[in-house]
This record gives sequence, C-alpha cells and structure tokens, in this order.
Amino acid sequence: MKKNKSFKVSIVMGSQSDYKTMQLVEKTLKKIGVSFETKIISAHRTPKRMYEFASNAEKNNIGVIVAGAGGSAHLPGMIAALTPIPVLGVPIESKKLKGLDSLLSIAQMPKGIPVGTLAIGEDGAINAALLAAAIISNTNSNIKKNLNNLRTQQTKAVKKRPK
Ligand code: RP5
Repeated sequence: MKKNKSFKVSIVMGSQSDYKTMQLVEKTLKKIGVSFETKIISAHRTPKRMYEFASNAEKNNIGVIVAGAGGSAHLPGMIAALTPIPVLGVPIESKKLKGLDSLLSIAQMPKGIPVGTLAIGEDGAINAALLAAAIISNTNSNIKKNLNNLRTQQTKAVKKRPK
C-alpha cells in the first residue's frame, strides 16, 4: 500500500439522536488531524442511502467507517456486508437497556462479516476514533506521529500519586 495516501474516515450514525455520542469521534479525529466526513444513515429508515453509501465507499477513498447505532443496531453489520472497508461499531447507549442491546447487536456478528466493536457510549466513540486513526496511520506517517504524541501526552498527564 502507498505511504501517506490520504484516506478519510467516514462517521455514520443511525439517527440525529446518536450525534451527542458520535461527535466525540469527530472531536478525537480532529485532535489527530485525520480527515473525516459525517452522515446520518439508517439501515431501516434509509436503506437505499445505506446501500449507496456502502457500495461506493471504496471508490470514495474511505479508509475506515465508524458506525454508531442504538437498540437493534444492525447498521454497522449491514454496511460491513456491502464493503470490504473495515467497519468499527459504536454501541449507542439506549434508553431501555442502557446500550446492552446495541452492544450485543454489533458484537455478535456471525462469522464471515466482521465488525470491530467498541465500548458502549462515549468511551466507545473516543476509542473508535483512536482505532480508526491507528488503521489510517499504517499508510500515513503524519497521523502516526500525531497519534504517538497524543499517547505520550496522555502518559505524562497521569500523576504518580493521588491527592
Ligand atoms: C437507531 O435507533 C439509532 O441508531 C438510534 O440510536 C435509535 C433511536 O433513534 P431515534 O428514535 O432517536 O431516531 O436506529
């Protein structure tokens, strides 16, 4: 693969209501200098939009897709079924089951079509961005440097003793 090729990350979510969580993906990618786009795509409410997006993702220079969904969260798996691009799923914290439904829907993909599953909610959104950046950094040395700097800062910020 070519070094320093500028793949972008595509952030998608099932509903406007997911944006409160998914904006943390944007915020984290911005810190690392990764290019991204953000869209609302619902597997059940906008299936045609989902099909168009996923089937054209490769030719649109997308390197990783981060998909957030809540409840019966089939969006990441459906997208993964339509594209060979790696898909990372963020289980959104649902009202009734606190996101356990979302987590199990995303994590329990039957063999053959994988979705990388992160933690429920905000931690998952931030980690999805960090993991997406790590994947992009395999072909982009600037991103690798930025990601390493962020980790070094994080390590330095941990105090030796509690106050
Ligand atoms: C899913 O249904 C979305 O990902 C969202 O988490 C959940 C609830 O959607 P709204 O009813 O808030 O639009 O498709």
